[in-house]
Amino acid sequence: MDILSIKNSFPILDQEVNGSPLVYLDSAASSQKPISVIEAVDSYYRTVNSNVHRGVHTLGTRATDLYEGAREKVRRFINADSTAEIIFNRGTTAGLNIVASSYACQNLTENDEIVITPMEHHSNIIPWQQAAKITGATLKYIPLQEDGTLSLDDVRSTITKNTKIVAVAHVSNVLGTVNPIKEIAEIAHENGAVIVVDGAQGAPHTTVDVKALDCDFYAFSGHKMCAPTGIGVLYGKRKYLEIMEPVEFGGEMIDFVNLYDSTWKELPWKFEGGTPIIAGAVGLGAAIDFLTEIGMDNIYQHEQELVAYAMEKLKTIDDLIIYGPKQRAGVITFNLGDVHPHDVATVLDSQGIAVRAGHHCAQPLMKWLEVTATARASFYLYNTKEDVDRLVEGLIKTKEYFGDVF
Ligand code: 7TS
Repeated sequence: MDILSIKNSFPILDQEVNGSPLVYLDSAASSQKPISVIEAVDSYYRTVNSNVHRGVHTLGTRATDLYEGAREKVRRFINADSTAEIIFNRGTTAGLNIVASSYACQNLTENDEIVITPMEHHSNIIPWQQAAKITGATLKYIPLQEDGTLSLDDVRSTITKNTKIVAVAHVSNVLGTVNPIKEIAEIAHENGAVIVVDGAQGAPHTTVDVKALDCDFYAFSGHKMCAPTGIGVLYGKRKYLEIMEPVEFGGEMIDFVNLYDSTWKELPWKFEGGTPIIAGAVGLGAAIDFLTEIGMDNIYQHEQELVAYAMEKLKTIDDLIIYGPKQRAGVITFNLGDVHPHDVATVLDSQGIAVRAGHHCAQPLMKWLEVTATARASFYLYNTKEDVDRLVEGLIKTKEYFGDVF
């Protein structure tokens, strides 16, 4: 992987921030965009822009072809059987909400259980809390092991014959834990439950094969994988999507409208009410081309090398507390002694280094870690070992800056 030529594909990275060359270590929040994605969106608006699935004029047909072409690229990217199983939406949050509002609220009763974990992002907690309140179902948590991983024994003992939904992150946005989705899916299925995977931190960083994982639903966001904001994907097995009611009603998703009743379009369009995110889908298609050309396995390998290098270097800083397991994705969450993580992030930012600080939309996990907040560095394909060196130097300077605390 020619990391420098990859980095050069991201124009935003070539700038100084607060007088130093930018080091962007916040890709778990949102990734940067390569020139090919920026140009695909630009070209769409300059030469094609029209609404889709209506009328016969040429631009409309071209826009429809681009939009549906992007769906086929997504299908191939995650190895789904059919484009009927690829629903475009705003992102992971929207996808998880569709499953909770439709599948869960339609099928669950007070005897049923929804099983999740304490490492989930709020987007994979609150929709299930709401579904549990509406249906009377019980929300249960698989406990975390001391290092922030899940044990399959705990998965087995938490999921029961009453469990109807198991919802779990592919990769934790805080700890970097990579969950054993295939094995959890097997246990869920043995008990007659469906598995819903929050793939927000999975799809951008690793090969996803929804058939090999045997997941029933998999949600992810374009903006974390080099595509524009505002576009995301919900994959669902056709047999479940077929029986689910839409959650948004209006234009684009109907077959026929009578005065008092209506029928829906076939999959996947019955879940895509209103004018869709056409330029976003075009950008996502270009992002998938870009990532596929580099190779998802190469991207994963590159991030593994960076994280191993970073962990070694960070170990040398006294008072740096790192959370999460040894084996992890490209996410390092930490605190520097008792310095507030917002202060750490501010001093790093003054050196041109962008990290996130806060609860990372994972307040139950913060409680489990017994902290109110942390700082987090997250890597992507454009990060280099020099970026890690800058982070380490930046943290050493931050420590000096707050010297009297130590
Ligand atoms: N699930 C996980 C695991 C995430 O990391 C995020 C976003 C979401 C769901 C929600 O994605 P959205 O695109 O619908 O907003 N995570 C982060 C983060 O870690 N920092 O900012 C956003």
